[in-house]
Amino acid sequence: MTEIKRAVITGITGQDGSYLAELLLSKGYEVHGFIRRSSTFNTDRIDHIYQDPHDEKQRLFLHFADLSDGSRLVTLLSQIQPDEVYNLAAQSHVRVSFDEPEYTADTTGLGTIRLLEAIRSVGLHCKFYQASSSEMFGATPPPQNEETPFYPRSPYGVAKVYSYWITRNYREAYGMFATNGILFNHESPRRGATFVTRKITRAVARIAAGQQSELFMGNLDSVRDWGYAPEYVEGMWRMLQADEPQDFVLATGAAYTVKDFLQFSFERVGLEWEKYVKFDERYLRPTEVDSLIGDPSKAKDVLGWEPKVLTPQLAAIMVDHDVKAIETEGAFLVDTVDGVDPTHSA
Ligand code: NDP
Ligand code: GDR
Repeated sequence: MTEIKRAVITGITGQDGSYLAELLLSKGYEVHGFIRRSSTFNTDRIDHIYQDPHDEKQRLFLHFADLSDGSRLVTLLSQIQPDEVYNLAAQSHVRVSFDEPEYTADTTGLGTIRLLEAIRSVGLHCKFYQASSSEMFGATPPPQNEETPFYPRSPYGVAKVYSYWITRNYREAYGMFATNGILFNHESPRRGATFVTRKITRAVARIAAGQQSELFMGNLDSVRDWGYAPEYVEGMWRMLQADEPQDFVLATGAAYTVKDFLQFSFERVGLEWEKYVKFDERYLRPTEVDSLIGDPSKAKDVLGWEPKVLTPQLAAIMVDHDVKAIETEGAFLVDTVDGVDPTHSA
C-alpha cells in the first residue's frame, strides 16, 4: 500500500489556498489547512470541500494558526509531520501594505522565517513552497525572469523579498528542499473583491443589474500579466515534485493594461467602460509598479507547465461568474455601499 502524502497549506482560506486544497485532495493527499481565528466566518472559499470530522475517510483538517505565532507552528508541525508545506498566508494587498507596513512585514516577511524555523527545529524533512511574487521585481523593466534583479516598490514587495531570500538561505544553509514560486498576478472568481480585476468584474455585474452607476478607480495605465489561478496552483505542486529545489516564474508572458481589463469586462455585458469609470486618487499608491510581464520559459522547460487561459478569457470567466452570482443571490452577499472596501483605499 502506498503511503498517503500529507500537506500543510497556510492561507488555505485565500484564493490560491482554496484551489490548491482542491488539487491536493484530488491527488489523494491528506490536507492540513491553517486558518486564523476571526469573529466572522472566513472559510467561504473552502466550505464546499469541508469534511465532517466524524467521517472516517476525512482527509481535510483545519487548525487555528496565525503566522505571527511561532510556537503554535512548532506544535502543529510536530503533530502533523507533513511531507509538503505550502506557505501561502500573507497580508497580500499591495495598497494596504502602505497603510499597515509593520503588520505586513510581520506576516508577509517574518511569518516565513517562523515557519522555516519551525520546520528546522522539529527536524522535518519536508518540502517547502514559498509564495513569492512578481512585486519583488517592482521597478525593474520587463520581461522579468528568475535572473531579473529585484527592486520592490511597496512594503509588501520588500517583505516578499525578505521571504524569498530566507527561503533560499535555508535551502543553501540546511539543504532543505525549499522553493520559491515567483508568481505573476493570477485571478479567478474567488479573487478578493479589492484586487483590481475582481473589483472591476463585480462592478460590471452590479452596473449591468442596475445596482451601481459609477466605479471609482486609481491608475489605469499600469501593465500586468494576469493568468488564471487554478492553473498556477498546479504549477506550485509541480515545483515540489521536481528533482531539485529551484525557483520558478509562473506567468502568461502577455501584457495588458488596467484599461484593457476594463474594456474586456464591460464589453462582455455590452457596455462602454468610459461611461462608468471615475478617477479617485485614494486608489493610487505612493509608489507604483508600472509594468510586470513574466517570462515563464523555465517553468515550461523544467516542469512542463504552460498557462492556457489568457487575460481576455479570464475577464470573461470572472464577469460571467459575477453576473450569475447576482442573478442567483440578488446581490453579492457581502457588500459595501459602492461595492468596494469600507476604507475606500483598496
Ligand atoms: P489571499 O489574500 O486571497 O489569501 C491570503 C491568505 O493568508 C488568507 O487565507 C488569509 O486568511 C491568510 N492570512 C493573512 N494573514 C495571516 C496571518 N497573519 N496568519 C495566518 N494566515 C494569514 O491571497 P492569494 O490567495 O491571492 O495569494 C496567496 C499567496 O500568494 C499570498 O502570499 C500572496 O501574497 C502571494 N501571491 C499572490 C499572487 C496573486 O496574484 N494572487 C501573485 C504572487 C504572490 P483570511 O482568509 O483569514 O484573510
Ligand atoms: P497588485 O494587484 O498590486 O498587482 O498585487 P491589484 O489588483 O491590487 O492592482 C493591480 C494594478 O491595478 C491598479 N489599480 C487598482 N488596484 C486596486 N486594487 N484598486 C483600484 O481601484 C485600482 N485602480 C488601479 C493598481 O495601482 C495596480 O497597478 C497583486 C496581489 O495579489 C499581490 O499579492 C501579488 O503579489 C501581486 O498581484 C503579483
